[in-house]
Amino acid sequence: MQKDHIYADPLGHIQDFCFDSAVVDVFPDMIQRSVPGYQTIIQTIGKLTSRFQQADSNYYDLGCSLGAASLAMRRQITEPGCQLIGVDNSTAMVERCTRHLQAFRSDVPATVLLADIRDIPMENAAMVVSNFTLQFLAKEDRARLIERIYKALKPGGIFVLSEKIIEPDATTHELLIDLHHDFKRANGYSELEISQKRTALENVMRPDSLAEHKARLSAAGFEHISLWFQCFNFCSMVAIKAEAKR
Ligand code: GEK
Repeated sequence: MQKDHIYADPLGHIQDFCFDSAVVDVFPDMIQRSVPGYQTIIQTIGKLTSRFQQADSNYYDLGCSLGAASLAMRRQITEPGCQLIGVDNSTAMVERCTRHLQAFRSDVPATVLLADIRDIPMENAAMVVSNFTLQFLAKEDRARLIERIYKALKPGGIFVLSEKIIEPDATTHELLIDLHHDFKRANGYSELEISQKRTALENVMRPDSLAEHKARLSAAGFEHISLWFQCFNFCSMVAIKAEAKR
């Protein structure tokens, strides 16, 4: 695994963060050392797949990056007639993800689409995952995407939404940010790396609060919503579409 040194040297001008080939090269190391609980979340996405899988269904990984969640899902699918669809709008990510998925044998067909998750049609889904992707969309586009996810899910289908979040309370908000920075320091990032990355992300990643997420999921129609993981200002939620009434 190549180590992330992207923000190690002082940069005169810090450009907005983007998922280019330099980021792709170090992405597994970057996400492990930056996102508390990332491995737990990926493993749990696998566990949820085995519980919520349905035959003859689609499984979507929105903002799939190198396909960690796609692989976790695909490994657990045993029902017939299923297919996995990963989507990312970074060319470098899609190229690498396609190769990555091909490297593992599986009976479940997988396609990686180079597209914006706001534009792709979704249907007949047993499961949709957005693992730290929604936060990169313009705020005004988020509700429509969640509504489309709800419509695409079959009864009993599950949406897994992982996000960085903000706390409405300023004191605890700062505390969680500090604890996250401690986590990054403990994982070998310097003060310079932490602060330059923070600046690079300022204009491109706009987190919501947990209350905003829950309200949006509920407004879209999700009948069962729960936070299942939180570490500092990172969390993961499940939203389940009710079973069809008899
Ligand atoms: C994982 N889920 O390892 N359309 C498609 N892709 C997008 C869009 C968009 N509008 N906006 C951002 N992306 C992965 C990690 S990373 C999270 C997800 C992070 C893509 C972007 O190119 C990147 O690959 C991904 O969403 C976000 O489980 O790095 O913080």
